[in-house]
Amino acid sequence: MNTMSKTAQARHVVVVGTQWGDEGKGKVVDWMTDHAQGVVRFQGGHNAGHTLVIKGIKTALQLIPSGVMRDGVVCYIGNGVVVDPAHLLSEIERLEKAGIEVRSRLRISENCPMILPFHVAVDKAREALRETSGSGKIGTTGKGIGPAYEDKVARRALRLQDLKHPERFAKKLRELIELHNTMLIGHLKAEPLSFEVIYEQAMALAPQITPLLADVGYALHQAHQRGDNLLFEGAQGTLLDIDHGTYPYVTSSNCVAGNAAAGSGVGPQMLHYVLGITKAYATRVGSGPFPTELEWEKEGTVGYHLSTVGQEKGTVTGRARRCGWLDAAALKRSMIINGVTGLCLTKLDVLDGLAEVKMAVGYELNGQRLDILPLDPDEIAACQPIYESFPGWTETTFGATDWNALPEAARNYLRRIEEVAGVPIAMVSTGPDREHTIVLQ
Ligand code: 2SA
Ligand code: MG
Repeated sequence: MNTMSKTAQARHVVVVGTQWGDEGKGKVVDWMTDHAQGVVRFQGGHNAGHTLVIKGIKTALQLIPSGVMRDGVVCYIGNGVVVDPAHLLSEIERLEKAGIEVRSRLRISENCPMILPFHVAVDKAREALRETSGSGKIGTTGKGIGPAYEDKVARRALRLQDLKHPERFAKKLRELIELHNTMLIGHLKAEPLSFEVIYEQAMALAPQITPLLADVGYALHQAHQRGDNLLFEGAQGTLLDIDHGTYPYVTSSNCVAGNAAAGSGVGPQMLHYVLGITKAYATRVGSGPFPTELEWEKEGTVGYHLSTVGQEKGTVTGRARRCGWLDAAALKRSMIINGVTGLCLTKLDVLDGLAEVKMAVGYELNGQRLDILPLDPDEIAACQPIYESFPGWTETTFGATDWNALPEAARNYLRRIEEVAGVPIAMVSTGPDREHTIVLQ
């Protein structure tokens, strides 16, 4: 089992979220590592929450690639990832306590920019200021992701390699902390942070981190040459991408497939197959436009069904996710940006028992019909979805492993998604466990 003919030939597969994250990428990556020797994270940080269920036991990963749950699979953290050293070690320790060997299989790019305590402080203080000033929160995870990427782009970031050079680290830290403290005290009206505390903390962690550092781009090149199959594991989703998402309500990295190359240090010819993960309905955690959002807090509504049956709560923050119908017109844009080869539909079973299922196939905006998500955030917010309606199904699809075992109504719904997206469905996930998977091609 567990081979998709196309992806099996295509040795390296990029797995990306096609919506606003939480499509179920972690489960799919874990399942696919059956025929991969390496899994690579290439963007984001510990804002990601990838939930895996193996033999009924749930594990939530944030920074460590989902390949860690299979013995022998090498886990790579590429240069495009922002790393909080304290979080990294706590995640490693948590996994090791559960009996999973991590350190010997982890290679982290020494070029990764670091997330340090002042990034977290700035992230949180800015969100608080946005709220009180009335400009509206982004709804970040509060992990310091945005401020850490800002320092990277401004060419002043501390990188993991700096941990090997205490004097260089101290010099760069002194400059950086001064800048952040000025912002914290002056603009954000928050408490400044102490150089000594951050320096001592980082130096105390350094001996555990430096042995994990590697030249990841070169290591991936060597893995390729020895015939390893690689999986590039995206975090968040296309509509949260810093360039292509619903800006400014986005994360601060490129979540799209193209960044799998730049964010890990390999060339684009290494990306053979792009698997787009799509949830059978839509969710979004945090602020920002969401044309197909339903009322989801009121008991008895369809939105409430999606929220509760789908257990739609943030893995990292515990925030309730907003819920709505699948937006196939947004999906269409996602297919183009990522160059998706095949789709993997997830959480189909959450729709079981609904009398009617709907999907947006376009929008009405200022009296005009659009068949693809527009680019301007105000236009997205003003879009009225044009829905197609499908009869629901009463049978359970939970745990199905065969396409023909799905109710006809469910198959019709899936076929229509393929049609609107213009991309074939390669896999359907019918439950959280590895085994709950249908392979189509
Ligand atoms: P940030 O913290 O700067 O990346 O936040 C910016 C926006 O990106 C969204 N974002 C996410 N959306 C969905 N899932 C994410 N991971 C966690 C999960 C989130 C959680 O798997 O559930 O636990 O809340 C994730 N990470 C970032 C975020 O909501 C902002 O809209
Ligand atoms: Mg998640």
